[in-house]
Amino acid sequence: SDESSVHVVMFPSAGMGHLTPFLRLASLLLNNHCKLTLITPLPTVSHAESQLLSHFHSSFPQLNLLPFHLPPPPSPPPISVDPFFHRVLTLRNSIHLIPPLISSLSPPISIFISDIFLVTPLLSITQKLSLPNYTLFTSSAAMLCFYSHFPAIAHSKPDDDDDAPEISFPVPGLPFSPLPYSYIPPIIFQPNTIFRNQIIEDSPNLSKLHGVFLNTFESLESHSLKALNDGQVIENKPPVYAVGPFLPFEFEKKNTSTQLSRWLDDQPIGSVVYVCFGSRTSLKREQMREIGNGLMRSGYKFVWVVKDKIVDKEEQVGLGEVLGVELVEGMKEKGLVVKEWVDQTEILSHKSVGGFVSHCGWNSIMEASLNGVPILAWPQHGDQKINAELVEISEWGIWNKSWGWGGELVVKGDEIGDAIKEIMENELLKDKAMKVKEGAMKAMSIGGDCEVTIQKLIQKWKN
Ligand code: BUP
Repeated sequence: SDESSVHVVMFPSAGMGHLTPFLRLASLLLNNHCKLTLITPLPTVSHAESQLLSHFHSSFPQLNLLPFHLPPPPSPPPISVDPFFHRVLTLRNSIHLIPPLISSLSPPISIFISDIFLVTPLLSITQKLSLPNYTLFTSSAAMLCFYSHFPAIAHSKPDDDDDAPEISFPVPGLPFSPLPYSYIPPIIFQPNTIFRNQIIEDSPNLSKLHGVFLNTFESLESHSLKALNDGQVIENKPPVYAVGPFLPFEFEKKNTSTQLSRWLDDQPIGSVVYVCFGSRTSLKREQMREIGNGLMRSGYKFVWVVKDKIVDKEEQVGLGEVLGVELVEGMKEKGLVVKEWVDQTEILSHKSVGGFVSHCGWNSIMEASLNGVPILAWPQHGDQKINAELVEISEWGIWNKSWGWGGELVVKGDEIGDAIKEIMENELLKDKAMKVKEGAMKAMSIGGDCEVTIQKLIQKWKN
């Protein structure tokens, strides 16, 4: 059939927060009979990424994994630079290696879907080749509104004055405009920082794209989606396609009889709190110990994913050293503390889980939405305060703004324990979370927004 003639090339950047939504979108396209090539930067930064790639490839053997062997960096990255972000820089500087890599692909490439962090360098290639270029924006529609607007306000941050009232600025399309400066990581207002320069360079180029895919859904972000598609946010706007919340991979569901799932099976419905700060955040040990105390104080059973290093390849020491032997021993009766990768989508979908302490990485938020789990938002960096506010205004979670950014201060265990009790007991949060879930399920159902949008696009790419 001519269905197989649609050939999509996808190019993710670094980290599970990017690879996961890319592969979930890839599975949607593969299930709709697209031919798919995934440019795969190697070596991956984390173990988790290489494991996911190999699982994914065994479930979809028809996927064409196109290895992109990166030249070793001329000098080791400075210690202060996040290794995932350093990888993005390496990718941007290695873009000239892409044309020869894709030149012999067949059938001819129909469209390119690139990571939001690679927009400008990749456009220089796809424009020469006259290839439609889409991006997958790996965060919320609200964050896309901020990202689009940033160049306009990049030079206007008032000086910090601790005594002055909170200063904010309007952002077109944001459901909670005006946006306080404190929701934006201070680093992107510092002159000549890499990430800041990158947004200022990339953001205006969004208008040169053929479209932007978002892992979000209408009923949660209707305000931002409408503003984006009405052209109120981006000048000469590209179409924005909400195709989320992406469903978990099928293969994630198979492996159910782990120690963790057996333990969860033994707990009463809605009685367990799940704590995880994503794949690239390691908290200070002092803060982790306070979380341990907070969990004990809450009285609830828990599953807690502990990360001591930003990159999993560097995790070396045991839990006892990170948290202290006494705390580890004390927690044994009350919950599971793990230092390995867990299947988060399995945990969030388990009936015994009744609350989620989350850094508000967007994938985590979408996974919670599919399961109607109330959230205690504890944003650490990047887009996470904007995502946390979205959770709070739709009332399926709470966010204690005085906790600041990750690492700014140490939040005490008693405060953490009280906040956990609140998300586990507040009936309004539970009701609202179920409403969010309804909207999420509807978007992903047969004949829902996601399916309709993807099928329309595939028809368009065929012509
Ligand atoms: Br840790 C961990 N198991 O043990 P986010 C994470 N995840 O399945 P991030 C696991 O990684 P950025 C674990 O389900 C989600 O799909 C989790 O993505 C999964 O945050 C993903 O939530 C994490 O977007 O990325 O990794 O901090 O900072 O780029 O948003």
